[in-house]
Amino acid sequence: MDKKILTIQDISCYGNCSTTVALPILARYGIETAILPSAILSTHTAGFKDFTFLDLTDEMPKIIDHWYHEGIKFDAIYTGYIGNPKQFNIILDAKEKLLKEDGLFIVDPAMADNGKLYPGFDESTILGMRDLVSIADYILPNITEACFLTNTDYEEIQDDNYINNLLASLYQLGAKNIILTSVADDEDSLGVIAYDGLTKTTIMKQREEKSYHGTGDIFSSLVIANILNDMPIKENLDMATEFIIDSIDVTLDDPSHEYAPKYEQILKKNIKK
Ligand code: PXL
Repeated sequence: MDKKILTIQDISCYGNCSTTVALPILARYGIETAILPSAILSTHTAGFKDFTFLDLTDEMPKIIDHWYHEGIKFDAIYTGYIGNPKQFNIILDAKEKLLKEDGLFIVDPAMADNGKLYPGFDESTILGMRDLVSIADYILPNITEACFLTNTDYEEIQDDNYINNLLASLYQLGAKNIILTSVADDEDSLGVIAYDGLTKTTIMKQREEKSYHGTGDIFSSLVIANILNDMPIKENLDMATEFIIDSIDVTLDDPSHEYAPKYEQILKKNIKK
């Protein structure tokens, strides 16, 4: 059966992240995607000044209720960047009303990176994300987000013991499957680890010379598309990390594109017909 997903995150009108990245990638892999925007911004908040921000908290329940009365249901809900802590309860309501009984609730707790919360986020964001994580089938935190979720001190380079504690703490919060990104066992490596409470699947790669904002949203969209297409986890993470590396490689020589990877160039290459 063809799959239908709802993604709940912001629209950054310029800047290659969140909804504008999720839509083309999920569509490319055959997933019909509906959007419930949490906010509309002129750009993302990393590296742009004076961005505009329209909070859509008041509109969200109306959209959910309309769909509910239409009998619309989704195979998965994928949440990302939220616009206001009041939206956590609205997201829980969307899950109750719109997710199929056996549907997947997937949370990218997009709130922090490089040891810091994104601008405008505070303790209420962390608490709300923890609530979403506690009922999630899959979560996709980076190391920083995992630290905020579990009250762990942030470390840029991590040893096995640190990672095992982090995974155990995230699992204890209630997440059934954890896909932890920005894992680094030394300065030259970067990778991801999946953990389902029993098995750890680790993919480590050579670290690229530069990191780009928005990479997490491309990665999450790819991994989620692959999950819905029943791809085994190792193959899934391999494919998604290779895609990210290729996207960064085609962006490195373009100084006008510091704000995000040019992932479209890789999506284009992937399409055979
Ligand atoms: O990539 C996550 C993200 C999404 N949306 C907005 C952001 C960010 C990260 O900074 O600013 C608006």
